[in-house]
Amino acid sequence: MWLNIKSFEEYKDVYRQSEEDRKKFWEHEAGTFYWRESWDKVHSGGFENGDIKWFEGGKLNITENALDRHLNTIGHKTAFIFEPNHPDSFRRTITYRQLYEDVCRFANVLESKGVEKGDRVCIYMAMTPELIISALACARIGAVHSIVFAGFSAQSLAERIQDCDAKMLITNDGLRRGDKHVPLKDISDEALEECPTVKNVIVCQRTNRDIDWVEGRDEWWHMLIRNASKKHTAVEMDAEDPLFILYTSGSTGKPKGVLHTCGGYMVYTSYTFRNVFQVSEEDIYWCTADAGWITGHSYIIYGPLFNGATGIIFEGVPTYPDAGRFWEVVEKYEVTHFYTAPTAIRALMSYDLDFVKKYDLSSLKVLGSVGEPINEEAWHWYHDHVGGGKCPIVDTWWQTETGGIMISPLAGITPTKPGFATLPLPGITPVLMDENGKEIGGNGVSGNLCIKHPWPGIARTVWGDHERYLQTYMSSYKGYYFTGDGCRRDEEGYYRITGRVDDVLNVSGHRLGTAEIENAIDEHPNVVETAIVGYPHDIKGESIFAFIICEDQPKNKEDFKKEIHKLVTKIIGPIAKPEKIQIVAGLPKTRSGKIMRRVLRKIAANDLENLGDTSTLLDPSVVDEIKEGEAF
Ligand code: 7RM
Repeated sequence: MWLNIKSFEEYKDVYRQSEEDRKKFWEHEAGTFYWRESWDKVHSGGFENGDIKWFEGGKLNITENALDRHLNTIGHKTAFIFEPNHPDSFRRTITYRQLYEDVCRFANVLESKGVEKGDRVCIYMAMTPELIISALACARIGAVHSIVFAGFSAQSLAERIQDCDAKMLITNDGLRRGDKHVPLKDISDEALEECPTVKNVIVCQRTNRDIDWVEGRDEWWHMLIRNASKKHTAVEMDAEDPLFILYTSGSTGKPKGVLHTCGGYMVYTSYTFRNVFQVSEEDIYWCTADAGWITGHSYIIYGPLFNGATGIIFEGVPTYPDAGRFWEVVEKYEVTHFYTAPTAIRALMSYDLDFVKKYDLSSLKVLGSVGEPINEEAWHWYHDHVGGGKCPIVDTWWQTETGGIMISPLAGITPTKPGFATLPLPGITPVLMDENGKEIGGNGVSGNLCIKHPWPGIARTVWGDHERYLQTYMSSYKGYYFTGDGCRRDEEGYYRITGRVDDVLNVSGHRLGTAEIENAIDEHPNVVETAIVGYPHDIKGESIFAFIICEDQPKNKEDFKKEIHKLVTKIIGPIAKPEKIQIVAGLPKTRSGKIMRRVLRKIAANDLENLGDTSTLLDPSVVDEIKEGEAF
């Protein structure tokens, strides 16, 4: 009954059908779910007005599709295998029935604390089953979850809580990531000093370290669930009711709260998971992302659960206790599907090949890549040494805003090509645009990547700022969704994503805005102005370069760098620290006051020969000064 494409011929056929009748295509897909009431209208609205709706009037609860629906068929099947940070720590498996009961218990807890449909709940936790239970329990009672990656600082956490007026925070006492300890509760306490809307904090024990306790506000997870019922009637939602907010960086200002809604997101993540990965009943699927990013939302939590897959929840990092950790886990659980980021591959490539060879990886059938362009060297290493030359690589291109995978091979079906995300999924129409805002036809061309028609998984708004949503995605090319990515379509019609064309950086697969890093650095008392650009980095893909104008020359550059790192870590998180700093007297600005970043990008990449046209600069001489300067 479900659409599960099985051959390349079928893919081409289905793609054509989806183009001919989009509504029929998505309606068929939506029909495979359990809806309490069917929708009135398959789709309405468009990019012009940013009023996109899918399956409006349809009534459902997304957790009934992720959990309840499976109880009679695969209730005893493992939903998740939990692999802790340290290989010798307590690991466990959770069946679909157990997960269902845990989610019901916690849904009852949330309701007993006064959380209601439409309320926002912030989740700031370690990668443990409880994080996933928290998110699903929110979805079950109709609360909007906002998961914040547990690597963000107190200030970032506070900003996100304030932006969505969250009523509750769910966190851990602390977490261990590799050999590092992160005091999540202390960080939460600091953040909450600025967050009066948060009335309750639920703390799930993970590290057993001493923490402060606010009576009347803080409660232990294990105490609360003790007497909670394992039965809970899911709250009925409209297809277009909010499901979650996830903050993501843009080219300007603070991170945006991208909002996804219940019906469309469900249909889209389920459809893409099934067709891209081709996971079958007995398979063990492992996505190494953190649930704090969209990849974790769509392809650890939701997509796999809708399809009754068995997934791994991994708390650790690729290099702890050593660089063989991923492969040890693959061997231990006989993982069949492995989905990770190019930055992890590149990091592991730099270690001795024995770390890979030591383990039996013959269970692997499909490899996946996500988050950034995968360079050919990494692609081949992944293909040959991890996949033993026999596993297709699905290079999946998509974004927080797209909800799910957009351009990708279907595993074992679409012929792959290193560095190419290959072809769009049925239902998705990518187009390349030229400088004049016109579609570029034909093959062997490059341009800015847009999507021509709405799809069910597209974000519906930016929380509290619909204007910004329209401005960011719908205004560059009228009537299209603009992705912010540059792209090439080769002679065969295959798509290769070349990277961001806006002021968004991709550092180790983490998305960061230049503006937010600049604003953080500008907080330093000795800093007048900062310009951030990315430059190529062997492992991280891209690294951060800061050009800084100082009030007074710092006496000690290394100390200054440390201060900047500390500040950025405090305001955003360690992932946003600039790797290189150069102190400059001025920045290359146009007459309208815009920093000419393309010049700075070239200088940062040490590509000084061809800086392009600098005649429109207010003061072209600053460029020479910067070229002569030195970074540290
Ligand atoms: C899923 C995710 C989105 C940005 C996107 C691209 C880049 C993601 C690929 C890729 C080349 C890929 N969401 N990107 N996947 N570039 N090939 N397969 O990463 O919102 O955090 O980032 O990531 O630039 O616009 S995200």
